[in-house]
Amino acid sequence: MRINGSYVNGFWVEGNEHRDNVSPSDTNDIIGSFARASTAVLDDAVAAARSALPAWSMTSPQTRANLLEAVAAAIMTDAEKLGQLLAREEGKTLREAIGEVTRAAQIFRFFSGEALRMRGERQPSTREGVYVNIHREPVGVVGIITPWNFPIAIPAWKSAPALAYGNTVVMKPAELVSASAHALAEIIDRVGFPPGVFNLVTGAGSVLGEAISSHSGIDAVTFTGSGTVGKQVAMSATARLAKVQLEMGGKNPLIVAADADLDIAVDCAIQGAFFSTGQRCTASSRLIIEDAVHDDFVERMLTRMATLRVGDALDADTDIGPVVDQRQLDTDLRYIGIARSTAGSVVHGGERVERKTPGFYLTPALIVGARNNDQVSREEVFGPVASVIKVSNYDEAVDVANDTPFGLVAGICTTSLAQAEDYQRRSDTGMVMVNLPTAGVDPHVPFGGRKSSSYGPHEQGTHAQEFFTQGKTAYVRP
Ligand code: UN1
Repeated sequence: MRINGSYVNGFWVEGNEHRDNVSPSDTNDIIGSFARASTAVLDDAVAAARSALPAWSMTSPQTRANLLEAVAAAIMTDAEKLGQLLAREEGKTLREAIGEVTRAAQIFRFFSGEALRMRGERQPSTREGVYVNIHREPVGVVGIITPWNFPIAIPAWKSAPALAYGNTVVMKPAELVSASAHALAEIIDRVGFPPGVFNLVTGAGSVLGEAISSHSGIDAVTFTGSGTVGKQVAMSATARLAKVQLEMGGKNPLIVAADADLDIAVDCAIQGAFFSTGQRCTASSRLIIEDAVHDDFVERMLTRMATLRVGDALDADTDIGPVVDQRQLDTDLRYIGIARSTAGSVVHGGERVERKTPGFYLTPALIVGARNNDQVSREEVFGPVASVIKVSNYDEAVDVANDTPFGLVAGICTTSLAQAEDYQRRSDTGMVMVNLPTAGVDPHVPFGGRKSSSYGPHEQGTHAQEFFTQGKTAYVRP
């Protein structure tokens, strides 16, 4: 079998160790064999990024814009093929996967424009005859560590701004989804970026993650993944005073107020909790329902859940694809077991099921009668598992929603404008959704959370500049 290598200084590097990736829909389906890079390969990638930096950071923004636009166009040309690969590799449905690929293209397109909007400021000094220029410059070599749940969108939303603002990149994707990252690297290679500007290093997070975070040749590290690993990344990066940006977990609340349109509320809950197999840091895992509509809401949820088809990611009839791997499936089942014995009752799903091919199929689980301090309501499961928590009124709903270590996103379904406005103020999260699912964000506006969900500047939109550039204030007496 062909070995898909790391991409270092414009060359594909196979290395000595490899890993076969399998499809979670069919564990007999081998997607490909991918290099497990050593730290020596990482060192080469960092050296390549460092030597490419001076020239790349001085390119005209039009050059960078053109290259990013070419990436966007190439992604769109291959959208169907990339979507197939992504669905096969990660297990989200083909519809979701093509949606994600399209989003990756939109992100490259947005940052293509941003390259041209990188502007500074000029002000008179307080001193006569002196003026001040405030410049924005690239931070340098950026280390990018990405998770398995968005195999192309998150690599896009970290690498596109990095490249647009004149940084060079060393990216390490989650090993479970090396193929999608590899496909993106092939596109970047094909459109003609100078060698060393973008480097891809595939392999084990346990080896490369720490090596990137602590590498003296990397100026800034951006990470999306678990809280535990995120903390290690931050410790290693801040120990050497490197800039760091972390996106971690969520235990996102969706409040359904007594006056909500229940059709909308059920739609938001189903999409937010169970689509993409619940494997999103933005998933709605706590459904906080006012007493007055609780029973009606649960009944409608059960009716909808009975229609959801769990199956092969590539099957057009599938609503919910498999869990990504055995390890995540074990975690999901462990939490469902804990819920069954300690937290209300699992009124639907939570069962491992068989399909035509061997895969990690799990029916979405709804837990009714859960309390906010149950383990399953406090810890991130990262699977199709949601707790329904009953509250007596709106104020209690807000308190319960905020009573969590996390603070990524929160949703509310209400027909009251006053309540929707009030909740935007009182929610202790980085993002709020009104009559919309908590998951599913736009590519051109800031993304990020608070508390243990996020650390450092927010991602995406024009705000991405905060992390991917650094300021310089120049005083000039001509
Ligand atoms: C979305 O909900 O559209 O890892 C995006 C995650 C997030 C991205 C969510 N960083 O789930």
